[in-house]
Amino acid sequence: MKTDRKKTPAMGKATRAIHAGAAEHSAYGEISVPIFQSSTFVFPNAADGAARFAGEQPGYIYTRIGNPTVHALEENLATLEGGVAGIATATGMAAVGTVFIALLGQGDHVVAGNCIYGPSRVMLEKEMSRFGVRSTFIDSSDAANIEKALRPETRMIFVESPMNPSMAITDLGAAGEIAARHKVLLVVDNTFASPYLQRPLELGAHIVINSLTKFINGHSDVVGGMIVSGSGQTHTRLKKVVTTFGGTMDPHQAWLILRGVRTLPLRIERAQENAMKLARFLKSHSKVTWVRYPGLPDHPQHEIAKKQMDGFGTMMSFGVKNGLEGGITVMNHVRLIKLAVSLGGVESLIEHPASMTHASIPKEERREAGILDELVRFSVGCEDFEDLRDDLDRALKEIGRRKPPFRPPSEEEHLAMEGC
Ligand code: LCS
Repeated sequence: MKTDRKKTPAMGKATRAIHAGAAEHSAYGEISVPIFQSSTFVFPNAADGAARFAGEQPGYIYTRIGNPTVHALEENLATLEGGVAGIATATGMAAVGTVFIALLGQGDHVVAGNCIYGPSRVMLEKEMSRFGVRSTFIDSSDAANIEKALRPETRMIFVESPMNPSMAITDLGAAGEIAARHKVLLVVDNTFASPYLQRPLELGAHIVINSLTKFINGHSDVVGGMIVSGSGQTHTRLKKVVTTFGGTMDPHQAWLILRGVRTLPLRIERAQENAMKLARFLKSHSKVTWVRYPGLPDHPQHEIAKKQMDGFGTMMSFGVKNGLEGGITVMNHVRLIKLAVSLGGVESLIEHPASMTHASIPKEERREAGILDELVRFSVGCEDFEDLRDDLDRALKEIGRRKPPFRPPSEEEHLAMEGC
């Protein structure tokens, strides 16, 4: 598999987050990329139109195929990830779906992490299987498991790191080496780290996916996704499929995310400083049974995190006393920290997978995937550390005081979410 990714530019990653993609677009010298809110683009004449369609001449045709505002965001993310080009999609899941649909076919096999984002697993297990694609789910935090699961027909390795919500880490360099040796594609969902903290293409991945809904946009007000390829050939294939499939991004959405990405460095630096302090605070709390944060030396893959990440990030999970009841109590008593799914915004969010996103999965299956009853997932934001600490402390102290009201949703009620 050839990788002809651009060498990461000499500029620092904060400079790239602020400037990449923001080329001058008009004679007015605007500093902010304009929103090109146009569904189609006028050709000066028939020959020019034909040349654009033939790919012989640059120029926009139709917004599903390409749009200047969307392109600015694609350039920005491609530069941040160190890839050749980006493809912006309507959501993170549209990015995941496009990669699967474009690159997998009848008889192909995928080796995927067993703790990947729920809908990505559903996409492989329930949808791609309808087209004859088989998948094996393994604990990718041990790279040897990846190699063991490979078959002659394996076409793709699909992993996340850190994983959601176990916070387990995949050794991306080792996965890249296995992919190269067996000539299979390595696709990494980089959503939990963002390119500010981790660049999988530098470690041997062929494709990187980000849900822009999270850290890249950072303000919990827009959804979006991005696929960055390490080779022009892969990018061309993905581009062809995404424009046919239609899951592309809208220019207004792109503009909002371009505004968000400019503060990615500041937001991550601030939030991960909070995260480290909060992880230490939680570790010393009498109602907390364990804390899983890549920055703590007792994280099982702490050394790998140190090797492949520029910082330990803003996500963590922790266990609370009294299992399911304890988790529900914390959810019901935080005030400043909001009870919501999603992550990576300036505001801190908390959720309890066993009673919420993963409630319909049988307890044993949850346990096997590391989703314990007492596990609380925490996306640390940019608020003052002291306020976050006090909010958590108050909620944790409620554990055991009274039984919280709770009725788990049935599988039917839960089906629409499928592990969001
Ligand atoms: N990949 C990962 C690792 C994610 O965490 C998510 C969303 C996606 C892909 C999909 O992105 P979207 O289509 O939502 O832009 N994660 C969510 C979560 O953990 N809670 O709510 C959404």
